Amino acid sequence: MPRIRKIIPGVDPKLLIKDAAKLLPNPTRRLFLRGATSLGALTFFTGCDIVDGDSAERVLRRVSRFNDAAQAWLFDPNKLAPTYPASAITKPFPFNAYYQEDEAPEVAAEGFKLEVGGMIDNKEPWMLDRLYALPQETQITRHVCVEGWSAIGQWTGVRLSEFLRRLGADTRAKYVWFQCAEGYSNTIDMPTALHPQTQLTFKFADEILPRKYGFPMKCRIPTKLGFKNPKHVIGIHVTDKNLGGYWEDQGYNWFSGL
Ligand SMILES: Nc1nc2c(c(=O)[nH]1)N[C@H]1C(S)=C(S)[C@@H](COP(=O)(O)O)O[C@H]1N2
Ligand SMILES: [Mo]
Repeated sequence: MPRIRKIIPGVDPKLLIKDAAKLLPNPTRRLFLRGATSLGALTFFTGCDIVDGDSAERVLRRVSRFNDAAQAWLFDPNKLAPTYPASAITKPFPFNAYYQEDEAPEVAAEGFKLEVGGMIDNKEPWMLDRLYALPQETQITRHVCVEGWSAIGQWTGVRLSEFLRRLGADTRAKYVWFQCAEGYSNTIDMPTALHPQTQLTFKFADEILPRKYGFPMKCRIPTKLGFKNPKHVIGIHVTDKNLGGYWEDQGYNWFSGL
């Protein structure tokens, strides 16, 4: 007997397909919408049939996971994000977080220690002056937020790859996880962590990172959307487990590359 494909009650398949397409990177999305606007295509992409039991949310999550794999595969570890002249810097640079600016966490510099853990050899925490003594670089790059704005800023810090080297990190591990002071968190893939422009950032516009922009440090990743750039970093773990993140856990696409 042929299997009857039953749509989840209350779900408009056309809308579901449109939502799913949103999660795909652009060329894939265009192809998907042009040639394959069918539930069959969705089934093909996600490997799951939209039959009873498969919730729309689960289907979308699978598309997102498919998308992570496709994007990770497309990610070129040597391709650089564009850089800009100082005259292009956006002033004032926008603040954004899941709370208001005056609620940004206040991390005390005195006695601060960055916790490091997971698949690394050297697990002693790092005091700020030791971090500030690391070799540093400055980048002027564009920060792109999913909420519909972008801005160019100047960030200074140590390459994350260099910091990981000093930790004796096992770079065969799959992920790097960031823990933030106010409960935000973020996981990135190792190729992104080792990208030459991925920076453990201590300064914004030549000043020690102001509170609103992520004191004591942030991770600046110009190849990723804004929400994958954690501010107020207090812990870094090298891990084989994708520990997710604040927005990723709420359904944002995990890879979120640019
Ligand atoms: N700790 C922490 N990091 C965070 C966020 C946050 O709420 N908490 N918001 C993210 C989002 S969505 C954006 S767009 C950028 C904003 O950084 P900015 O304030 O430097 O513009 O920080 C990202 N990193
Ligand atoms: Mo954002």
